[in-house]
Amino acid sequence: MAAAGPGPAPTGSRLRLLLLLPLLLPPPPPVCAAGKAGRAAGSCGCGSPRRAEEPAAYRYSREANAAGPDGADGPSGPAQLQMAPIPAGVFTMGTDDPQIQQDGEGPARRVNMHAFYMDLYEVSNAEFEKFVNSTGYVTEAEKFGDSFVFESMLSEQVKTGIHQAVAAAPWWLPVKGANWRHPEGPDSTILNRPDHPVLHVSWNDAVAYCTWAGKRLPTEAEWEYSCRGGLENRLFPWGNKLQPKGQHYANIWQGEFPVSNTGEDGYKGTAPVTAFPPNGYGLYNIVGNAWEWTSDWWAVNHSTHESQDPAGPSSGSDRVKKGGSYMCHKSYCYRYRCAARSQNTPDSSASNLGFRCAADRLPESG
Ligand SMILES: *[C@@H]1O[C@H](CO)[C@@H](O)[C@H](O)[C@H]1NC(C)=O
Ligand SMILES: *[C@@H]1O[C@H](CO)[C@@H](O)[C@H](O)[C@H]1NC(C)=O
Ligand SMILES: [Ca+2]
Ligand SMILES: [Ca+2]
Repeated sequence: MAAAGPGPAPTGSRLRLLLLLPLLLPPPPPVCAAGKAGRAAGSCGCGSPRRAEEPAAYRYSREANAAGPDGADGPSGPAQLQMAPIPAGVFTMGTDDPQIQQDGEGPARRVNMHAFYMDLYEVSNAEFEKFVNSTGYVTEAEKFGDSFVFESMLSEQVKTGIHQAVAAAPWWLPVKGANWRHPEGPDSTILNRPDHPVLHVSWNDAVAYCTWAGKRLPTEAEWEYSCRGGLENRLFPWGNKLQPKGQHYANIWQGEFPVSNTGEDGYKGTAPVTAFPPNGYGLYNIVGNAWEWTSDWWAVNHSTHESQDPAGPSSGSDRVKKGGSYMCHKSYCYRYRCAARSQNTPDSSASNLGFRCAADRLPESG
């Protein structure tokens, strides 16, 4: 550290002081939470690590409509059947009872919304493949040559080739050749899961897809309004109880994170985008399964004033993602709530991060 700086070589006593310094200083911030004030370790957990600005030592600290597999109302059906009309209205965004203070979940504020449309499902692998087939689009993970994968999803063979991890969240490994077609690295495939959410898509990739589809990313307000499904001040899209009548309503983590994943809800990894009951607006997996990008820049200070169609800060370095993923557990990442939020740099990608699109009007069928 300082010893490497300019100036004369440290004397004996200065050297000793320098050597002691690391013990006196607070531990460095977790690399996957780099740069953002007030971000705690929890953000690294079931959130996704980020891509760094520089491809060097910190390279690997860079953070990173669907339905029945075949029905016309499925993920590959006509676009207008894949979106739900979300009515105009007013709702309470955020909460005065934040569970993760540093994420800026509060304060609760009244927000007026125009009517819009929201994808019923997370964008699936098959939908994304249509986009790539028709445009030749290359995702950022493919350009970078790697992406972050949750360790327990990897084969032993892939794992043995990796010697770097995210210090604060060692279960995230940078995997060469991991991308949307190969979610767990080169020896994995999406052929057996066309109806699962596409993963390893950056914010920039998500914007490209939505634009191609004649849609756009939802604002955070649109996403959260949609998540609440017409209910006021509830934790989850379906109410306050995580498992009404013992039923699972979302794909999250059961067991002790990250060592034991029982898959009690039916899925250890992602689930089909059509799995689990929809919310009051007919939206599936709006919490859990894959995190979902929104169009807003990230900030944690929100005005308490009532607003109309807020679109977030005008600039920033990270984008907001919502909903949590199959990796979220209450003990570590209680973010499968409508008010919960997290962030990543726009070029980040990981094996638990996807998206869905919104639109002001239904796109042409195509
Ligand atoms: C994309 O193109 C490939 C090769 O032509 C084809 O096999 C595949 O079915 C296409 N995928 C979709 C979703 O249309
Ligand atoms: C949040 O903080 C930033 C930086 O201090 C400031 O520019 C911005 O106006 C604040 N936003 C609100 C809504 O208070
Ligand atoms: Ca699960
Ligand atoms: Ca989701």
